[in-house]
Amino acid sequence: MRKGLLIIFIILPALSRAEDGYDLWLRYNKISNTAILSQYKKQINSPVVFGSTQTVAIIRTELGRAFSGLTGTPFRILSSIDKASSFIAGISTSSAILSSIVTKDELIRIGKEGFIIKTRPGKTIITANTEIGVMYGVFHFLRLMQTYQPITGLSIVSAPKLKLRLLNHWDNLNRTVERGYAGFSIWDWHKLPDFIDKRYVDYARANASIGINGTVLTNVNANAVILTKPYLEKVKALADLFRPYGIKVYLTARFSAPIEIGKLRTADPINDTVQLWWQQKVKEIYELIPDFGGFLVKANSEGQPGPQDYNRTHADGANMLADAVAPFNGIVMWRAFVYSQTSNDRFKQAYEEFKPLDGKFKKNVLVQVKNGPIDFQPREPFSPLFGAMKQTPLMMEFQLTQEYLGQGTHLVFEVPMFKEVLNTDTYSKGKGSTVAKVVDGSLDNYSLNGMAGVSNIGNDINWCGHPFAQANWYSLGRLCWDHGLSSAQIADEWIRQTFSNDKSFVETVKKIMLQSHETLVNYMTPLGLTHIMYNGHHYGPMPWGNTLNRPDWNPVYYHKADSIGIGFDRTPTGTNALAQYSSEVQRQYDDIDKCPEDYLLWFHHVPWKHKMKSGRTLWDELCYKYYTGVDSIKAIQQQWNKMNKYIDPERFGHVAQLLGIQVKDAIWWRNACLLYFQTFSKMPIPAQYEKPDKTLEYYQNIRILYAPGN
Ligand code: BDP
Repeated sequence: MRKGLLIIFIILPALSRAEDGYDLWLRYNKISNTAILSQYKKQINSPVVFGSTQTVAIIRTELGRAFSGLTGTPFRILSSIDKASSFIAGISTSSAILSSIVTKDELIRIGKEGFIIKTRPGKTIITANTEIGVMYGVFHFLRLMQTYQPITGLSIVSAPKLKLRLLNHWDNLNRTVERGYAGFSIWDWHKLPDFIDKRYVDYARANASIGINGTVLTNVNANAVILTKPYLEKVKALADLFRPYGIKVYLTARFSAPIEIGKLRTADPINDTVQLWWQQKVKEIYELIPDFGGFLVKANSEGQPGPQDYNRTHADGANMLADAVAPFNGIVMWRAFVYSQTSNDRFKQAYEEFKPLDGKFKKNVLVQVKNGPIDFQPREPFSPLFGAMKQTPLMMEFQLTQEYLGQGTHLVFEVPMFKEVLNTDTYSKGKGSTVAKVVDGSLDNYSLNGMAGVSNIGNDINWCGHPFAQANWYSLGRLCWDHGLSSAQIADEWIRQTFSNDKSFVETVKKIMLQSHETLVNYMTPLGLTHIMYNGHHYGPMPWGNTLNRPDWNPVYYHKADSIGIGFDRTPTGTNALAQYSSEVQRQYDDIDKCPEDYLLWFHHVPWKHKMKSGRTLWDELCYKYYTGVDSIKAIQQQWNKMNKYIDPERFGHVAQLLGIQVKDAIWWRNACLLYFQTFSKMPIPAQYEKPDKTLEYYQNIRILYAPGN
């Protein structure tokens, strides 16, 4: 008994401190490597940050906190140089030391938000044209320190690739979050503007640390009430708080707001009174929030009102709002996620509605396009709109919240999926016209450009529910800053900051993260299957789903399994959706024997006995993929279970339990899908695999009634 107690006392101090994930990637734990620590200390002596604005105060506080935490000794950040100062930061005009170390050309290159870090032995200089730039530079420097990178010999000149780097919250005013799996909304509207939750500050810090410069506070399925005076005052409180962190606020505009809160009879965008109403509303907003970013609009989609209700086009609607915000430098982000028009293929609808409008939008409008043509599926080909609308800036919309990716319980690092899309060649201006170049404006020369991520943030103590979901939020910022960063690099730096710099831990967990997306695709929707999730809440498999009113809400619409085969024929013998891509892209997909197998069932109805590249039949390949998916997630679980010695028991245990759910879910997905598709293929599951231990009826009777986020 006594001996046992003694052991506990000896072991406890050796364990990491209890962590709940609240600190995200800004933990600033003491650097455990003494050689690195002593080298770092030389570069950050008597640190000074010039300036006296709120942003500078924020930088000083952050640096004080970080340097004290990382070194284990208290640091005070000075406002003027002393003899010992080896760390000097501020805008380039604030001191001769700063201006002497940069060239004119470098200052032009970094623009308003970029930064320069240069080091000499025993000197660190961080400078920029603006204090926001200095702040980004400081966060970059702290990232280097947190990840144990060298901080001598630096000569970094860095500017963001994208201008708009936004989070889109799908948060409702009653604090529920559409497709949110991390609790309720962090916006406590009821208590705003008088009560400022500490979380708002930490939210701003976190976003600033990864370069996010805008946040759309409200759901795209919009509520006009947000545009009423009392709510605008609440929005103002957030905007005031976020401003010194370089973050602008945006709101979703409900198209019928003039009727709902303005008491007008119509919301027709061509109507003078409607236009006047919006102009006045916008003026009211800018009086409260002079740097208000603008509007995000979902119109004529899934029951949302829009200009088509008045026989006007998306351009008419967008331009009316654009005119209203233009005098204040505001923008409109008009979403292309529409599928209300009758088409023989939902894949084609966004293109059919938007392509004819190319060139018809005002200068301050961006069309915001989801990465794929359908809806945030585990794997989608790129939306054909990218590359097709050369006269309109297109903004990328990714979904961080994992609506179709295991929601709050599955570990999925999304960057490989994002990069797959960004790196795809649209061929719109010949070879090398990648989606990334469309989005960053370099292909068609747009200075207005951006990328948005549908937020996965809620009021859970760790912000995102799953400890690994934080990585997806982190990645949005990093990719917006530089979409050239590799998945491995982003994972690496996130792991080091969030968990540990221990080499074995970093390498194992990085491997887990990099495999996680493909693993999920394999056990959920391999070979280009899509949208076979449960109705409504989308948690779990329901490939048999066929009861909803609209065909394109039902899984059977998407897989089209029958006695001959499975998959959606989008070649000229089918809906010919392929024609929406450039001829080079069409050629990659149109031949059933050459189409990359990851996308095969997106474009072809493939016979069950079709011979795959592996030599297997399609049916056997499908079995192989589903079984591989389950095996991989089991392997990931085993690898994780060995990680307990490297990190705190809280987060270790949290992830371990969720992986338990994920393994069960993967088996559920595999068995349910294979048993169901087998009713068409009539072929056996190959003998080497363990057979499903439940019947198809068992899986068809599973009811998940209260899945979150719905
Ligand atoms: C779908 C979601 C739905 C969203 C919609 C959208 O299921 O909740 O409102 O996207 O993006 O994926 O507007």
